[in-house]
Amino acid sequence: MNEGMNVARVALTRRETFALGGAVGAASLAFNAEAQATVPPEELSILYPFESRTRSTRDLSGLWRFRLDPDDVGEKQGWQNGLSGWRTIAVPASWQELFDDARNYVGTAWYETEFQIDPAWRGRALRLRFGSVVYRAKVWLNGQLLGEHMGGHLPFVFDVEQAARLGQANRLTVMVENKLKRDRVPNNPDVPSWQWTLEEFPQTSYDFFPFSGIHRQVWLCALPPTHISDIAVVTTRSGTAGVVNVALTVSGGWSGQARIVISGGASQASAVVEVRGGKGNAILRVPNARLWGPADPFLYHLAATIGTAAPIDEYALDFGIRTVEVSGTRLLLNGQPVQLRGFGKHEDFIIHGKGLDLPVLVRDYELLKWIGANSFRTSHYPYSEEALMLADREGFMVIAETPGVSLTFSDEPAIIEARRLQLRQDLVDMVRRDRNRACVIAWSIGNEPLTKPFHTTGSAPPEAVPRGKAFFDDIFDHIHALDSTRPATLVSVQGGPPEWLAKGDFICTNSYDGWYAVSARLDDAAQVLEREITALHARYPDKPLMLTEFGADAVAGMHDDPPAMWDEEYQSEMILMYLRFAAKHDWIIGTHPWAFADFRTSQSTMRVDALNFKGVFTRDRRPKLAAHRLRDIWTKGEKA
Ligand code: BDP
Repeated sequence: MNEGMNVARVALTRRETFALGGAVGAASLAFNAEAQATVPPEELSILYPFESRTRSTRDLSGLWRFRLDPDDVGEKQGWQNGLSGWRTIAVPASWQELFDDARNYVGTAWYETEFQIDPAWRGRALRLRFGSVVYRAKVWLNGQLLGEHMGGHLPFVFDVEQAARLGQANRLTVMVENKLKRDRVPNNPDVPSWQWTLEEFPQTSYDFFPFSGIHRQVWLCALPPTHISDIAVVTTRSGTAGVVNVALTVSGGWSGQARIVISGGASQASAVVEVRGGKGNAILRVPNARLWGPADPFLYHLAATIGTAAPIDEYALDFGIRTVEVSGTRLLLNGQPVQLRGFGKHEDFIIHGKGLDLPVLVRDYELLKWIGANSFRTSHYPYSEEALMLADREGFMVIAETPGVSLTFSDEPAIIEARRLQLRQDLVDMVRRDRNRACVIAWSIGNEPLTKPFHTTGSAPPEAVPRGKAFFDDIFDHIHALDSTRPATLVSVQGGPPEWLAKGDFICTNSYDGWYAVSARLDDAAQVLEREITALHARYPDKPLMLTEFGADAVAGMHDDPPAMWDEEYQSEMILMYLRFAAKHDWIIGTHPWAFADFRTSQSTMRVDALNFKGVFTRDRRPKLAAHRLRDIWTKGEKA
């Protein structure tokens, strides 16, 4: 048994799955009998820590203590009991662009901070909630181990009532480890079992920098001992009315009455819910509903209160009423066909790395509006909750992707099985976190899986294709069971292997004709593109197809005529070639040039300045020629 599997088994704090849609909120228990043995008695709530009159939260972000642990001696030497030899780090942030000696460091590091807890919080349910720690976290409070979590980009929560000291200083210690390993998602090479034809530093299986650290806020939350622990909102339409199905979960198997109030626009709707054994359900009708969409991203407000005379707990959120479905080769939003225009993006910025960066987020949405985009994909991992909150408000349609990027199928079955379990858990956590977001119109279970790692010699074993098929069939079944209200897809590269896409509701493919293939010859590339994509469509003629990536690197400021690779004109021409092709086929439901902005990668002969230059904006968000051309097409209706 490899180390990763052991850790995953002990560490994962939530093992319940649930279903949206047909059986709203119905809890159905987990997928792995062995794992069930470690199911904690009660699942901890990962609801976003909004405050209400019954809830308080404190953001512990700030300047923390930090120390690298390249020899993995920290735990043995008791660093969890007090960190010495530390320097100061910002939380949230990645460590790599902060310290020269950590520029390429992807091992273990320690974080420590101190905070006080208000004695008035005695008797309340105290929780520590981490938004994202990449990749593995082990957490102690006052030297007492709280637990571990495996997998980045998604929240996890610990109950700290036992370990917390009220009215005194509390020491929080987090060991963060981001080793590149084969049995993880994404899988990374930890043994040189393949002959790499392209050396990268650090050597990853994917094309973005392995930024590491505490990437989002750490919250201390005080909830009422009996509290709303989960809420699922599913919306449908009936004539001009919106039908809102709300499923509530209350901690401790509580029974009693809850009240749901929906307000906003001209209407108000309310319902009394009988909660039995911690579960309750209500269906509310909102007459003349104002439907959520890019042109009018209207959000209603939903407040749920438990207890009748005095509120025991109250939780409120904003949500949009909308439907999304695939019908034939169309994608429908509120019953109307939509074309997705936008980009694949990254959480990436100078100095911050992948640390939550609210100003950059606001700026990015401004630029998306400026250019006329209506959508984006969270390539290649779940983005922050704030990113989705803002997408809800600004009306962007989001394809939400798991961290399953560049998964390969040339390894032995036990390794692939470890990844399958991790990806299933990531989906549970992602759906639970994001299911109430109107902006999330589809799930992407992964990006560019391959039979063997990119840039390697030797051929993949013949079992790689059937292994991958079994893997993705299972993951598609899992996501469809978790949420039957949204389409699911898998993003392929140059269409293959097509059998892995079979259970997707729509087909997505990344295509680089004119760049990695048929380089420098755009006329020839246009023909190859036509051939390849129509062949993929012929394989799945009843499903819509989306071009999720296409693009060329362009170093801002480099120009030529006639256009040549790496200059702004070539990038622009290549993107327009794809748009012209897409406009000819009504089964193509969207075009997302790669990428929104230039972003950090590993160093290699492929990547000038350790950057991927396929952004239509630079890393500091200045438009290249392609951005201006896209704006003309997307906002003024000019022809590509
Ligand atoms: C695609 C990947 C994306 C890369 C892009 C590229 O999905 O992550 O950044 O290629 O090479 O294959 O620019």
